[in-house]
Amino acid sequence: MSLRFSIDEAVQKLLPVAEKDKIQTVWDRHKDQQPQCGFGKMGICCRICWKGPCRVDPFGKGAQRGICGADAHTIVARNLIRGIAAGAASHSDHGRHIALTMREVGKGNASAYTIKDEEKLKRIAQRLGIDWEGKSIRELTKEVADASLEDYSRQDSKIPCRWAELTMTQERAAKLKQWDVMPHNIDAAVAEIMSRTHVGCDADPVNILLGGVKGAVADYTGMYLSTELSDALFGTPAPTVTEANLGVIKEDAINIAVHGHNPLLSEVVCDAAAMLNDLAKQAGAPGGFNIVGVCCTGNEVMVRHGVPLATNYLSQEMPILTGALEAMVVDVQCIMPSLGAIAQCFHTQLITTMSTTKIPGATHVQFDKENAVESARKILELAVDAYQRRDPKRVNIPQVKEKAIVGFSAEAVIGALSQLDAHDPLQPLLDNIVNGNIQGICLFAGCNSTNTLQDRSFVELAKGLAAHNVLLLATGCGAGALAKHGLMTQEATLAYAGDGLKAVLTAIGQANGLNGPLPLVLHMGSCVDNTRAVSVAVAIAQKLGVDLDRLPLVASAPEAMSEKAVAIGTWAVALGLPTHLGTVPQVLGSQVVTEVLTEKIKDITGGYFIVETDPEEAVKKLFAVIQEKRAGLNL
Ligand code: NFS
Ligand code: SF4
Repeated sequence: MSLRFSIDEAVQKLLPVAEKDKIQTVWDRHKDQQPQCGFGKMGICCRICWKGPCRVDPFGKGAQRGICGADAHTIVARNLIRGIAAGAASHSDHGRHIALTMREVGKGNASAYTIKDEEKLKRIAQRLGIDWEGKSIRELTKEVADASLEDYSRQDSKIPCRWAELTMTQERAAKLKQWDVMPHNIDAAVAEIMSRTHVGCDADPVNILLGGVKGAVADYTGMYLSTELSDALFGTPAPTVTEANLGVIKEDAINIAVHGHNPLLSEVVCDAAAMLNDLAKQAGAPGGFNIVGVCCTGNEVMVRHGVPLATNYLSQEMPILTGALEAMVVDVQCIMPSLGAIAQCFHTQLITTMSTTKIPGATHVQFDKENAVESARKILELAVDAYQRRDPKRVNIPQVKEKAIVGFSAEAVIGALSQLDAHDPLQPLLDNIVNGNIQGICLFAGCNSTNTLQDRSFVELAKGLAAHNVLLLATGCGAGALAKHGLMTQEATLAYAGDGLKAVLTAIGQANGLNGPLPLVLHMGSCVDNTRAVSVAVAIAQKLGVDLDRLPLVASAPEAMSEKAVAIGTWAVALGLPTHLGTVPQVLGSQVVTEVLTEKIKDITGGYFIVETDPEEAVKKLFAVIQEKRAGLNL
């Protein structure tokens, strides 16, 4: 039965355990929700004011307008961009936390943190136009943080967010300004979406969508600074070998999962666990503390420190079902409220850490940057305590895991290429794109959804595109899926890459002393790290002297579901990328909105959405787009 839900063997092994113990999982609740509301699915239900809810009859027979007169196009567009606002708010709040922490580091506070990558800090300063000569690292840290925080506070709407303007091609920045979708202030862009979609404001669907694009570019801004400042604070990822899937949970260790998105606490938990490992041994766990990751917090510590990944979004309940998880520490975003109840069926401590994300059934250990080390220690103590209550009879760890080579930041990619050409590292990549060994590049991103078979589309798309010699990058839960299924290995390159791609990955791997190729899919990090892929793309575009929409570059979110994914997808389109969605967005109730997103926006940005739920068809469509782009460059 579980085959219908997920292709992940570890999930398939644990679902019968859930069934036996009568524990509801995400898939049971998905079933309980059937049939889901057709109005909601099409985006034509409006609850913006209390005269509603209003619904528009998609068949044209019943009401065609809400009580205020809003038609399907207005309603669909408003609903969509409110999602973008939520996504942008989430990513940029994450970025704000990082920037504020960095400012404290610059002031000499927040002693749990330091600048681990000073070179990166200097590169950031240079990009932001801050002179670093003669300044101490602390001074520079504060200046970089302050400059980044200005993107949240600037009131002059003529000056664009620096982290947006300075990270894309000049042509792209000019285009976004020309369409008035370049934000001057991240928070203002989010607020503007909420205010223009209030009852009785913007009713023009195209104008509303442009407001959404601006919110999405604000999302990009917050993500970009979040990634870059995190690198300065915690180190820039470099290739490292680790493992993925539930088999990384160890029977003889005190297992702690870090889940959510923000690395501020998980970084300190990792450090504390290494330092206090004896605590675990004294408690009778010979394996010590074993930290494993879930979702994007998992990706953050995976790409920076090689912490193994337990699982991705849709199967986040499974680590608890192994009966061997002492604590699940969560921060923000993509944390299922169901974890509270499931943890209570076991000895697992669910630990919330952020005042804005509390969950019934969890123990709250408030985290703030000033007491990070104390919070981490408290969490370890709670885990040790829970370990005493572990019931060995209920331990059920699926022995399923795959090796994964991860940590391909833009710097790591350029670093690997520089072994082929130290003076001009991008040239070998360009040469191989020109000669067709590499046909194009695809970035896999986004979530898992119950609307699809978990992980299947990621795996099939990756194998399909690799066979067509497309270079593959991945982030977020997409990266989690590909890691769990063994596609971040050298073996996968040998098994699935087309001849051209295999030759290039092998040449780079050999030049880097890997004794074989690079992995088939390059793991760039968490969802905020999608901007790492942008930075590589921008470098290629600048070198070729073209804008991003002319590159043979596509993005794919085969299981998109979160509002953050809506925001990311929209900025990918704003940057000019053809962007595939494997789940159907909730917009089909408006032909106008559907046409803008899948066709008309092409005339403005060069990017557009491709909706295709069948992975085989999606491979064909994405490869066709890559061919079209190549032809446009006379390749
Ligand atoms: Ni991205 Fe990462 Fe995962 Fe989706 Fe959620 S964890 S930020 S939103 S589900 S990929
Ligand atoms: Fe209905 Fe208009 Fe109110 Fe929406 S804003 S609920 S369409 S009356």
